[in-house]
Amino acid sequence: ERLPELLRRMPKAELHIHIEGSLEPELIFALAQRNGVALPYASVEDLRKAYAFTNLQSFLDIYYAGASVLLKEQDFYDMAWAYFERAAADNVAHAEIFFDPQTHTARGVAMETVINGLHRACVEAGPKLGVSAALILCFLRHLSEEDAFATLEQALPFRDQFIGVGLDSSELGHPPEKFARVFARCRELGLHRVAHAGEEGPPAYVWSALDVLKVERIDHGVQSAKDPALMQRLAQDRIPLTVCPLSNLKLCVVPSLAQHNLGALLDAGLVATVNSDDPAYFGGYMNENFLQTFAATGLAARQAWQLAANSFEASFLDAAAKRAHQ
Ligand code: ES4
Ligand code: ZN
Repeated sequence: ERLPELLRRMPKAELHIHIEGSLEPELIFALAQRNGVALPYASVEDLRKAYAFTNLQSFLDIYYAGASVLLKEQDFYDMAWAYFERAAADNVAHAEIFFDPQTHTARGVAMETVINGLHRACVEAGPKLGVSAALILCFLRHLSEEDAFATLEQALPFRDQFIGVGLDSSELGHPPEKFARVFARCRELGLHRVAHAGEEGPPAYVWSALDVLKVERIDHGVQSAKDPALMQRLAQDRIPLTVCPLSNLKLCVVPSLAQHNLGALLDAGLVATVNSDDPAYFGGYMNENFLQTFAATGLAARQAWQLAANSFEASFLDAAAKRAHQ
C-alpha cells in the first residue's frame, strides 16, 4: 500500500485540537451574519489574507477575533459538528477537544451556552459519525490564576461534561507555575491535566508543567529536544507529546517541515503524536498534517503505525477502549 493511503486510512486519535481553531472563514462570516456581529474584515478572502503569522501571538490576536462571532448554543454546536465531519473524513476515531471558555464568558456568553453546545455535538458524533469525543477545558495563561479559579467555579455545575483541564494562549512570560494552585484543585477534583509547554517556551516550562502542575501530557513540547535530561524523563515516564507539525510551521516554530523534530522525538522513544491544533488557521486537518510531514521528513510506514498506536495510548480513553483500538 502506498504511504499516503496508509496515512489517510489508519484509525487515529486527535488529542490537540482547539475547537475555536476549527472555525473556518466561511463559518465565521455565516455566524457573523446570523448574529449581527461586525467583523473588521470585508470578506472571506480578506480574512484569509490576514492568516500570515510570524509567531504564536500574531496568530492568537486573529484567533480571538474570529471567536467573537460565537454567541448562541447552536453556534458552538455548529462549529463542533463541522469539525467532527472533517475528523470522520480523516479516520479520526477519537478526539479530545480543547475549548477556551474565558474567550466567551468575557464577552457575556454563559458557560452553560458554551458547554451545552459543544457537549451535544460530542454526544452525537459517536453514533452518527463514529467519532468518540470528550472535552478539555483550557485556562488562558495570559489571564490571572484568580480568573482561572473563577472559570473553574463556573464550569463545575457541568463537571460531567468535560474530562480535564489544559493551559493555552501566550506561553512566553506565563510559566506553568503561575497556575499551581488551580491545577492542584483540578487534580483533587479528579480532572485530567494537560498543558501547552515547550511550543515557544523553554524546557524549564515543560519541567514545571510536569513537576508543579502534574500534567499527564504535554501539548507541543517540541523544545524539549534541547534538554537531554528532560528527554530522558519524558521517555521514562511515557509522558505523551501532542505535536502539531503544520502549526509549528505556520507559527515559525520550525523553518520548514523538513526540519521538524518529530522523527527525532520518536527515535528517542517518546510517545509523540500528530495533531492539527487550529486546522482552519494552519492549513490542514489531521491527514494533511500526516501527509505533509511524512512527505517532507521521509518518515515511513513504521512511524505511521507508531504514531497511530501512540495516539490511542496517549488518550484518556479507558483501558478497554484503548485495547479495542489496537
Ligand atoms: C494555540 Cl497553537 C496555540 N498555542 C497556544 N495556545 C493556543 N490556543 C489556540 N491555539
Ligand atoms: Zn494548541
